[in-house]
Amino acid sequence: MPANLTPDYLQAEAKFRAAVTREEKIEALEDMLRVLPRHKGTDKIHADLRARLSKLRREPRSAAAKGFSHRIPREGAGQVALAGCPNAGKSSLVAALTHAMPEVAPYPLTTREATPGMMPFEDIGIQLVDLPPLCQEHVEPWVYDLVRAADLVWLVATIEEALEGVDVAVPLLASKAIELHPAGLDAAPRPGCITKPALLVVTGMDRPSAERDLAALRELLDQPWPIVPVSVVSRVGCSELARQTFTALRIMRIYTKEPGKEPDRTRPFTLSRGSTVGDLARTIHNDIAAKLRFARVWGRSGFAGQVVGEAHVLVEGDVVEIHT
Ligand SMILES: Nc1nc2c(ncn2[C@@H]2O[C@H](COP(=O)(O)OP(=O)(O)OP(=O)(O)O)[C@@H](O)[C@H]2O)c(=O)[nH]1
Ligand SMILES: [Mg+2]
Repeated sequence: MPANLTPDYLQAEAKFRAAVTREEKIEALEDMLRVLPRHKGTDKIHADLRARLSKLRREPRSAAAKGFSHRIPREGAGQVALAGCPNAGKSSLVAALTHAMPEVAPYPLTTREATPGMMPFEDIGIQLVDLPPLCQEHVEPWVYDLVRAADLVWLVATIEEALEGVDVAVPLLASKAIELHPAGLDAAPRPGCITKPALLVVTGMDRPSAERDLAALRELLDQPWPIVPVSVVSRVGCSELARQTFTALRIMRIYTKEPGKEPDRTRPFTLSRGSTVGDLARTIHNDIAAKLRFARVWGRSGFAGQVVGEAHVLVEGDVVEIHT
């Protein structure tokens, strides 16, 4: 073994030899790349594996793989796609903030499938979708579809390589007509492009020089990305991340009540900000919307029990009693 290949590598190579379909071969080659020891002696093997991988990826999918969908049904108050370079900490965030258990590893290109998980924020859940990485060499094509389908993007990068991470991920998405814009600011979409609000989630804040690197990052970014610094090790920033995600989704929680009863504080409806009493009624049920006569509102949009019509604009935290 001139290049000191490890048993893990030899096992992955055996898997490759046994692979029949294009997908199995791709998976085995990715395994080989992942476990290949990196030093001068393995440079040639590395280049060879990459070349074989990119050739296979250009081939048409095998019949068995066709029709397989990576779509993640939306659940909870909003869907967030985690986009970023290999090893940025995407899977670690999903593992730390939800009950999902995506694989986390110190080497790049660990994630090959999308994994959803529900992140709690106070009394609601926000769906996170862990994704394979974005990198110059290759991006699973369906990753773009899942980013396109999401309500918000977390642009995930390590504090050490945040600038590079942004400089790789943003243009890659733009090349597929997905334009990220800083969450909280209005977007000016280019014709033919879809725009997605994004937060820049910077991981690894437990590392020694993190605070200094963060200050430098703020100076150097050429777009006003809202930065949320976090660490899954110390958990610093994690609750702030959930709060900023809620704000960036531009949603509000509305509680309903029945006449003469206390409001149901356990399960709010989540609506886009600016929604009206009519929108709430339609969210509950079309029949209720059709029969709506008036509503009473408690909260910031109306004084206690104020009678309002369907055009009344609600705000976060309002309690609404619908009368049909
Ligand atoms: N110290 C520290 N390490 C972290 C943090 N977040 C992630 N890591 C480590 O960074 C490495 C990569 O984490 P992953 O979550 O697998 O990264 P990923 O972005 O999912 O990587 P790919 O699946 O390859 O795209 C792992 O060794 C993690 O333990 C953090 O906040 N602090
Ligand atoms: Mg991952």
